[in-house]
Amino acid sequence: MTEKNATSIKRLAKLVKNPNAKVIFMVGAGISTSCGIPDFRSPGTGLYDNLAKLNLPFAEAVFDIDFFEKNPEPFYTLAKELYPGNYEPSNFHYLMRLFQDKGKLHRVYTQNIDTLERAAGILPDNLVEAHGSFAKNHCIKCHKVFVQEIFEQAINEDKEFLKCVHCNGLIKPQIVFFGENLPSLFFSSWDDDCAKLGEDHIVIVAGTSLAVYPFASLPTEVPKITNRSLINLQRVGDFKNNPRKSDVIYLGSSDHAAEQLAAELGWLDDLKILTNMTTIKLQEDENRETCFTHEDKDLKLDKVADVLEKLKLDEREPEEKAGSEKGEKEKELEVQKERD
Ligand code: CNA
Repeated sequence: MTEKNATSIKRLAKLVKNPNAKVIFMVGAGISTSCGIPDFRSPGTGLYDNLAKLNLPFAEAVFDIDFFEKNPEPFYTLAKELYPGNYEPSNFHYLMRLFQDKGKLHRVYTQNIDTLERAAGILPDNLVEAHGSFAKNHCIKCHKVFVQEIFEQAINEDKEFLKCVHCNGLIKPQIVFFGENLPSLFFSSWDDDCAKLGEDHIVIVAGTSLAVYPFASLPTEVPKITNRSLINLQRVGDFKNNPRKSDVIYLGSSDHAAEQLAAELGWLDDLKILTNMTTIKLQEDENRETCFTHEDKDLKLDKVADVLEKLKLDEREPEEKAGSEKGEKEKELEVQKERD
């Protein structure tokens, strides 16, 4: 780790350790590249560099509503690849989940459509999917809404492009295309959150080129008393054009930053438990490649087993739980009596 990054992690950890600290994450495709999902703009590996095989007039056409109307095939090809369930969350996704578990998460704003925040366990109330997701579909002509499964079926069974039963318009997942509005929740949630931002809040922007508006303007709107941090391969957006003295900048992989920040906060074991659970799940399916390549191969399986056991215990009926807790209390009292 460079000296600058090490200092940034220490500064960030100090801010998070403030007992009143609450974090808003603003994330993009860069936090999912380690899961095997290419971002848009990384030279050579980004989607836009690799869309040639789809025969597009211009790369962005794959998410262009007018183009989709004429030729839905490239989007279907891409959707099949990006469809939820094909990939597992990264270290960074699980770090955000840890912030939630530790009571330090205010909100996650994501531009991603891969739904890996949900897969990592971020609760719906804590999540704003600014560019929509595959969770619902709608007809682009009459706007009738359809359930997730119909699109899933269409791409799994290589069916013809889905058409609306009411008006014969094309059906597509509620992913925001260029030329479409963002979900109203994005605006209402940000209005509320932005008004509440104070000196105990930290806004962590990660894995995004901050090139797509209106999302890209969010960091600019963060009040000056609130701390901002950027975790990205390079400086972007407001952190490049209008940097603030207090900005905490980490230039490098978001997964490395996640591990280093977790270590500095004393959360590394918790992070490994979450990522190892995924590793175990992946190992069950021998044909799948795991996206986790932890240097620490010493899987803390005993620790994972402990956690699973605890989860099982917590699922017991309340009476059963109270009964065994009472038993334990009685045992403790007996031991105490014997000692006395
Ligand atoms: P982008 O424009 O491709 O930018 C990605 C940014 O992440 C770049 O600045 C990269 O340098 C940086 N980056 C790449 N890998 C890493 C890494 N390992 N660690 C840290 N930084 C990294 O993507 P944006 O999200 O900014 O653009 C918004 C678009 C991308 C949205 O409309 C998304 O829907 C769309 N998109 C989403 C996905 C996904 O859901 N996973 C994939 C590709 C594109």
